[in-house]
Amino acid sequence: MRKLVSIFQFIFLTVFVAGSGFATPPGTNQEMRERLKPAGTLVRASKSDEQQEVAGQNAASQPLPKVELSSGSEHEVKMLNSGPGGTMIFEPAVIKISKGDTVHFKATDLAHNSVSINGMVPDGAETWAGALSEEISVTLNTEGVYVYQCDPHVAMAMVGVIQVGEAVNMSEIKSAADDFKDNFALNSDRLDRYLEQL
Ligand SMILES: [Cu+2]
Repeated sequence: MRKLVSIFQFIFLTVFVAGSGFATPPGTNQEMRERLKPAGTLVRASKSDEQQEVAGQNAASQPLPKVELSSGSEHEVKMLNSGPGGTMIFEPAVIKISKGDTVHFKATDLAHNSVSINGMVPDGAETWAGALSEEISVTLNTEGVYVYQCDPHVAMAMVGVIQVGEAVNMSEIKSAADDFKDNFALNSDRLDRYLEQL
């Protein structure tokens, strides 16, 4: 019996030692550490990055509040490098005004302009094209939705929306917006998000 146990012990030790020998990856521990290093350091995002991403997704999935009619007959839209809604942006990017009101585009930051987009204004409506870095004022007498852009930053979706009176041309604007989005390299959902607020 004692002999049997010692045989088992012998077999066990042989298998264990040999097995652990085979299980050791080739090379020194130092080499192994070197191989494992990239996996250990490359892909881990910090917790705050992950949380921000989740927060962003949540924000994107929630319906945005509707924009209220702006009071008064004169309204200001700033042209900004950076604002609460993002970079290269009109502020406010969505406004609702009354027929005959005037919008002043302010050159708060330089190298921006405001230009109405062909096919994205009501039928027969006024169009405008501001010069770079200059203020332009437009008086809008035709009811409907207007979409305008900043020429140098249209690829970053620097666009804005004005609703004058009722949104009588909303379905045309939405289908034109679907095509127009091809111009956006960044912020590709911005215009959709703006139109949702009307
Ligand atoms: Cu711009």
